[in-house]
Amino acid sequence: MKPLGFCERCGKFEGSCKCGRGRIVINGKKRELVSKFLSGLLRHFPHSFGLKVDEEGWARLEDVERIVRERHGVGRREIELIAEFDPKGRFEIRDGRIRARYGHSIKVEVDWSEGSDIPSVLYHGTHPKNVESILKEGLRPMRRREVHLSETIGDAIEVGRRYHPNPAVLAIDAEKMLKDGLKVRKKGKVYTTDYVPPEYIKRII
Ligand code: HQG
Repeated sequence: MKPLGFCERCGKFEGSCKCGRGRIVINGKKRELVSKFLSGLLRHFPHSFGLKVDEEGWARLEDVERIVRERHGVGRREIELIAEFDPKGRFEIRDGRIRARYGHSIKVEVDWSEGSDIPSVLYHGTHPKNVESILKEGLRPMRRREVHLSETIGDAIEVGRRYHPNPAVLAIDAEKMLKDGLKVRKKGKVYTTDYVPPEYIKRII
């Protein structure tokens, strides 16, 4: 990941600032490490750190800051930059609180959406060996609260590469899902749903 920084003239920036006088606040390697830790903390293991997360996934920023400072030696400014520049919109900060937008395994209320403008086709990248069972039983959230879908084939391939260098890509008929009364939600750059029955799924790659 690129570094994040702050410049008196250009403001917050990713990579390098326009005038060249900006200061790096967090380097790329550390950014990735802290971002992964924040994802884990807010999605999967708040209890391991005694962090209170409410039913909508929110935690107090000062509590998260304390935990992150103790473990990684960085504070509020770094967390805010990481959230603001996250390429997938993984985090949301509002009114002194922070939450993960998606990806939870802990029990949180996931039935909210950042818009009703849902693309007619969405994509899902996965390990090729999963395809047979997905086409038979549908896409399930498995260990998470929701099924995660991508807006582009490229993004789906990137998700699938976490499992296999040549992942399978499935096209999901989101338009028909909505027409049939199934919910599809927008969370940052990602789209989510509870479950995709096989009839809406077609393998394209
Ligand atoms: C598979 C990351 C067999 C499913 C990513 C997937 C994403 C089935 C795996 C986000 C199945 C679950 C979520 C069935 C589902 N039979 N396999 N019936 N139904 N599966 O990690 O979508 O970087 O929970 O295909 O980029 O891979 O962390 O879901 O392979 O946006 O922000 O079961 O997490 O985002 O795996 O990833 P996951 P995912 P972050």
